[in-house]
Amino acid sequence: MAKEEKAVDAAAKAMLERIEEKGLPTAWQRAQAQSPHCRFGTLGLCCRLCFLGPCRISPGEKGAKAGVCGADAATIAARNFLRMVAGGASAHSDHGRAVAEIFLQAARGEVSGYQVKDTHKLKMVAAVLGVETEGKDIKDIAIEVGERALAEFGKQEGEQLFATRAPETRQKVWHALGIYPRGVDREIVEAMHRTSMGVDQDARSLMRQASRCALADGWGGSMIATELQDVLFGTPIPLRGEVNLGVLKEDQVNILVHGHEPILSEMIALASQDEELIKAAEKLGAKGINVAGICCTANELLMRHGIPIAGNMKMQELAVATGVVDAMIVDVQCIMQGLGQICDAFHTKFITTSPRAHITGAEHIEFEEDKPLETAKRIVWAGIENFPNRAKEEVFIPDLTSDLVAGFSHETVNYILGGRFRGSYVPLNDNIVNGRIRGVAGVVGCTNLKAPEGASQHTDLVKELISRDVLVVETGCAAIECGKAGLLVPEAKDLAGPGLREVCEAVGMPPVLHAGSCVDNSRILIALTEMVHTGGLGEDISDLPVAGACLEWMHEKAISIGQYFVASGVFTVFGIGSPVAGSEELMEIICKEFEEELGGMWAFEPDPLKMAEMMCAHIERKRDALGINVERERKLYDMEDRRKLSV
Ligand code: BF8
Ligand code: SF4
Repeated sequence: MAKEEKAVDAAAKAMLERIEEKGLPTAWQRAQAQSPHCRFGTLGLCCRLCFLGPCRISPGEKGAKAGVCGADAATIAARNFLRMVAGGASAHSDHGRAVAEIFLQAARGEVSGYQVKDTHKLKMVAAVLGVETEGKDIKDIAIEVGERALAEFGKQEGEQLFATRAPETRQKVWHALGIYPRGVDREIVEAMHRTSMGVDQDARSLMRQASRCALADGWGGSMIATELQDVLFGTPIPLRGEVNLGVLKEDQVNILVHGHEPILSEMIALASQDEELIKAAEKLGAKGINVAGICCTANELLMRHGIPIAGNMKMQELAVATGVVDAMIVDVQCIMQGLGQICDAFHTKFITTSPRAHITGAEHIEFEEDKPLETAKRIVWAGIENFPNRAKEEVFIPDLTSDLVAGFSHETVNYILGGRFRGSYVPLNDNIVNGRIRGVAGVVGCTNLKAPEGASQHTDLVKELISRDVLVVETGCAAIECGKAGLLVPEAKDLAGPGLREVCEAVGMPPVLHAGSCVDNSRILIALTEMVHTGGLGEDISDLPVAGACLEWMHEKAISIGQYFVASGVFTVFGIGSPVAGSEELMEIICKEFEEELGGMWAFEPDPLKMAEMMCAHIERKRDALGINVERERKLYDMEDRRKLSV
């Protein structure tokens, strides 16, 4: 077995055994203790929105068919779904707001450490936000961009400005359905209001708000986060990195960052290069300071700096059990409370940093946004001074890592396909039209403890897709999982079908492109829009031969992402199970009716190969509708083709 393939779970397995030998609790054990999970909750049929209840609807023939207020299965499931969307949208958007705040402070010169890194992108964002750039200096443009971006969250009137980037046909669909996203906060508040007892009690109406709220995430909060982060920290370009627990170093201070907001992790990365801190680490016997990441913060650091990834959401406890993590620094989202117990059992300092996220038992060093670098240095120092407390006999680092290439922002894809001076999606569209590439699949989202253990679900899905000439774009924990399996390197072209392989060889790109963290799914929206604008593949995102997948979803954020892709016209398949499976009516609405209204719809399928089959079938249906599925003689690349593709 190739080293990379083994690395998918060999490292995780070794660590899990080690923790269990010690009798320490893990998420795996707690998942078992929760099994079987509550059936009403699993099916979306439990309502605790008021204290007349809690109420539950029985899915079978017998039992209650309505709550005390009369709410039926479809209403209860739709309200639960909408609340998940609101939760997910609020997570992404609060992240986006934090970025906009720091951006504005940095532009005004009120904080040190951050500065505008990508002026080209700043001007592009300025144009979208209606900020005049002609004859103005960068500082003034940045201030106005920061003010307008921040206003997108709380505005009471008007629509999301970034949504104007969507294809016009799509915007017409949103206007016709009354789901064009307005102020981000407004959509989330309205979702909460509509779902409170006695308000919106029609599944279709509730789902329209689910679309509007989710769109305010994808084309609002998340997109603001991604775009401003790019301007502030740099738009990612392809670079090599490493992933898996073997990136931790026995002879160095190991600082793990876990969570989501690069405003913290960027500063930690910078602080770890501080000469004084490195000297302090050396004085204590360490050979240096090693920063590595978990979850989406890891993706952000990898995309911009090539900083290694220790693991995804499922691996947070396992990383600490190596015994070499001197500080586990967390901000917001996807952080397990149980992590504290594992940190306690080893020497690891568990440090929370966000005013929004305190965890009982953890040390709190608040990230002071007006003194970012100073605070980051304090946090890194906490890790350094903990280095001598390691118990040598407790150290065990699985010697497993995989190489990967990340940094495929929409701009990068533009450059590598079209060339630096004539950035363009034309070669991508051409290769889809000529059938070398059948279509594009977005494979995103979480890892879930409910997924069969030991099976490489994500890799099965992605390998199947690329073998069928479908180009894959990944984000989030899914990308980390495929990175561990060695799928994010150009050499993975050998696993691709002949058409995709030819294109990858000509361009020098992997068949699976790492596009970043979960807020960076907004990059995929822009890439899809670019494909529409480039021409030849229809008038709307819903015409494109593309499909989305989230194999092991767990977070509310994934539901918001799924809904904004569906409402943008994308066929989207989720694994694990539907959160509204208990209502046949609602399942019919989101898995069938939606396609007529929105051009995109949901599907649920836990088996990765069947999921790939559904996605490919959808892609071929779209190709048929576009009339591009005519049999063509296959030919190898000639010089003319290569010239068209070369940078
Ligand atoms: O925002 S993929 S488990 S880390 S929710 Fe969480 Fe899911 Fe991972 Fe990133 Ni996204
Ligand atoms: Fe029960 Fe209706 Fe109250 Fe929900 S809102 S808990 S279904 S009475």
